[in-house]
Amino acid sequence: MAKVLLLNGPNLNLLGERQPSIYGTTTLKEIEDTVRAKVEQAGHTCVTFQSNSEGALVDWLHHERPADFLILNAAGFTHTSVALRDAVSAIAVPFVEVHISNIYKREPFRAHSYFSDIAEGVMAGLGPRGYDFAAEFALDFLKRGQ
Ligand code: CA2
Repeated sequence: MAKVLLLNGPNLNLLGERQPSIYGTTTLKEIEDTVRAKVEQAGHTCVTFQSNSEGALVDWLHHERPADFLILNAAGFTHTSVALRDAVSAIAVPFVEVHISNIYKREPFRAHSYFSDIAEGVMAGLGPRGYDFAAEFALDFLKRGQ
């Protein structure tokens, strides 16, 4: 049985409440429930967390190690956080980076990510379905053992 982490960064607690034209109407709880159901259906465990605080995100990753796979939407910290990148590297967990919006179609500062070059893959612009695809990839990845 593998342990899959789902980590969401700042402001994603507001999903479904604000800016639906960019982020849609699905809530974070609905996303977490869908990912958890997929992961548990495959016989694995899923642990989810969201925080608006960089330190809390880093501490949670330390606390949850060892883990087998991470689905990460670092939100605004995607574009700023060396500390969160270092934490992901330090726990040596394979991960997929998810963005609900297409970060390449928005302001230029969003086109740089501190995570993409160390991720197994990146989902951007597919809305909340990006988390489903990331979870399916995680399950395939765990099945083939790499
Ligand atoms: O598209 C994504 O998933 C982002 O990671 C979302 C971040 C943004 O800084 C990234 O560039 C792309 C922002 C999350 C804000 O979440 C909100 C949700 C609902 C209402 C307002 C903000």
